Amino acid sequence: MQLHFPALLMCSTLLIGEDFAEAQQRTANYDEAKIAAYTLPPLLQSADGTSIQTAEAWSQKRRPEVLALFEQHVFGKTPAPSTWGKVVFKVTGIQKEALGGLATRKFIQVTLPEHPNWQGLEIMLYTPNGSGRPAPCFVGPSFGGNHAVSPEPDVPLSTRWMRPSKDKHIVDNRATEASRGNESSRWPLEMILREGFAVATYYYGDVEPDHAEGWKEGLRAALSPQGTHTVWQNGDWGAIGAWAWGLSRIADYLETDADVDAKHLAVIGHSRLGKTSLWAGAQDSRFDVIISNNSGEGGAALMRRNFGETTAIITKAFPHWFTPTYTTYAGNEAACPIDKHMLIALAAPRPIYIASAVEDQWADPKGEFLSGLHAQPVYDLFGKKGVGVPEQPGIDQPVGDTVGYHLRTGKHDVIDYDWQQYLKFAARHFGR
Ligand code: GTR
Repeated sequence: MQLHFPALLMCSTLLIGEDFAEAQQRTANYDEAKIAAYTLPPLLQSADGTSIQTAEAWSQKRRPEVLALFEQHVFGKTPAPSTWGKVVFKVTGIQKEALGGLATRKFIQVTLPEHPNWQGLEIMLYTPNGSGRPAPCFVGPSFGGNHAVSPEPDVPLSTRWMRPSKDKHIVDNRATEASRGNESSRWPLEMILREGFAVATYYYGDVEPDHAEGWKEGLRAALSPQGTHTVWQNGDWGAIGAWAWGLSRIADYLETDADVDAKHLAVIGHSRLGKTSLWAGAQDSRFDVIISNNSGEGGAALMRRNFGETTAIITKAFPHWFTPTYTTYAGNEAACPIDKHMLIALAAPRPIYIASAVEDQWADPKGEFLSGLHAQPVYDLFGKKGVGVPEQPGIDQPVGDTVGYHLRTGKHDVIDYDWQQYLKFAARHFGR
């Protein structure tokens, strides 16, 4: 027995990423009774002790502090525009009769001429045909690339690094013909376009491959002072920050495209990309609706609730997603000066939608709801109603005014039911 012990220890230290997270899912706490009492950090008290009582004081004084806390302790600071310099958008393809004539499809290559080490990202944009006016647009990253989002066979296959998939269509970390349309159930393009909305998406791995060493091939290394940053300091941005940066560059492009109403953009993401959409929305006010689908730990879920995935698990499995400081709160959440109700509050007074799934206990659906609920004091300052209910609603009972929430039947995923709620929510807030 003694001989096996060191071998086992070695295995457990080697196990990181998805495998580690999956192994933890079985042993995590799923018992409400075992959650220790916690106190959330104050939302409406600024660092100098001033109590924040007006929308103006929130916007001028407290909001910048909260944003800076997320930079320092969770996601790291996005470099200033002078760091990346000029951004070039090149339309590389237009198909005016896409999806059987329902839409126009464009591809736009985004590059940074001052940072040629970074290979750039490719936007795929669908705009509805025949409406005669610019379309409001959903903007979100994909896990599998444009060819996986679209059901159309002429979409170029991404040649970038990809995470292995359970159904084996990724071979040697590259997409194959079998990868086509693989993510299309999460992007019901026809349903969205028929409602008069456009969709803009990009493959998150274009900005940085999603593994612990992925930054070496991605934007973060390209923009670092040495062009090959090796030691990440506390407060430096992580991969989530870089993926969120990609979403803001899409917003830059959309502002130049006459087919899109860039005053009405909804940023959306699922799971790790839901964490990304929350952070993109917090930093970029051009996203006037923010949607987090099953974003869980590191996203909408309160970090102080020990339920499902924890800070310790996520920072061990995916250290590259965050700034190094975040790891120091593993098992020590009470010391962290933020919790996720503050991330939701950064959206205010803009509308935000938080979605959970009942079989996604790993993401702590109740903790996701509570963040929305506890953001209410900031929405109050703006005279806005948030989730509008004091308790998490039952299954398939969407609630909320400016802060939408639902707990739907089913597992960790994005399904038509989710989109039906997002379309209604966005249409209501965009006045359509
Ligand atoms: C899991 C991770 C979650 C979530 C998810 C995903 O392994 O623990 O926080 O981000 O991955 O993105 O699919």
